Amino acid sequence: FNGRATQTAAPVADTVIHATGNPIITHKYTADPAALVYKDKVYLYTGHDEAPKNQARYVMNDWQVFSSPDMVTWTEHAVPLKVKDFAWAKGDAWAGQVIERNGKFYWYAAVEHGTIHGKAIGVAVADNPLGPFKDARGSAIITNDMTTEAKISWDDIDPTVFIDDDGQAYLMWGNTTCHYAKLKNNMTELDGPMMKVEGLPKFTEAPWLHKRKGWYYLSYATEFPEKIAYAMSRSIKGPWVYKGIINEIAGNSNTNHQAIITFKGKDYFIYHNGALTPDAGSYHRSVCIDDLYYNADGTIKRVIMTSE
Ligand code: FUB
Repeated sequence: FNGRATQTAAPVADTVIHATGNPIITHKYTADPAALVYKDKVYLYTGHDEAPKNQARYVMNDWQVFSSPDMVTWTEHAVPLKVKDFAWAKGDAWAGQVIERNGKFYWYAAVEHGTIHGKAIGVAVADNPLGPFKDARGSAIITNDMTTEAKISWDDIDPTVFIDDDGQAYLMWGNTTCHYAKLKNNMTELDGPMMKVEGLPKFTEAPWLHKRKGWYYLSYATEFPEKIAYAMSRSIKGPWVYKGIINEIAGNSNTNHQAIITFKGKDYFIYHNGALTPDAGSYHRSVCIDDLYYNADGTIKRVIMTSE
């Protein structure tokens, strides 16, 4: 993959970035990538690391969106969603994912809840993939008091959303324990109970669901510092069979976080690492993209970060 961004000046909205190496975005720190293939473009949604230099904490107040017709030329658009767009939230624009249904775009994202202790998951909606996105419910769809474990305040994070071939939508999320639930057709309410995903060794966080040739794939961040591992199943309900590591620890970032897409006949692994100077690290992360390859039996070849 070729991706180094040659642009260095701080961009305004709708600025074009010619990426020729990894990381693909070099004028700001981006994290937690989620990608949506819609019509003839890829929409890349990312978090935004803004911690002051040398501060070991997440400062994340908004999300970013970039679009590309070819995975090399990226257009940066206006900020599509901010924590403040969820009136019930008080901070932390953590990871999420956008999906299209019936011409509307739904963004599931984790934030810190303003009144219920811990992280919560909100849903925002827009008429097009660039937004602006608005809170779709006026309340969180998942809160920390809904899951029985609740041993940590951040166990209800990192939503991934998936619509199966029969039209049933699923939300999956978690830290330490991975949960999933059906979504109603309106995409803004759960449809039935929350269930636990079993069979994922050393699940940390960052689940991502995709399907290929009759196999369901559940990739996720494992251990800490994190690597990206994956499991495969013939059913979204499992049993999931662990298949190994896709991507090793992401340089000097404790976290890694992936999206897997197919676009114009090629497969891509999109992730973050701590490779962008001068402040690179766990709280100043950067999105990277590499080609993804499958073996004949459907298993995934390991992804080694490329610089070009
Ligand atoms: O960016 C904040 C959190 O760090 C995300 O929600 C996790 O996946 C990890 O990347």
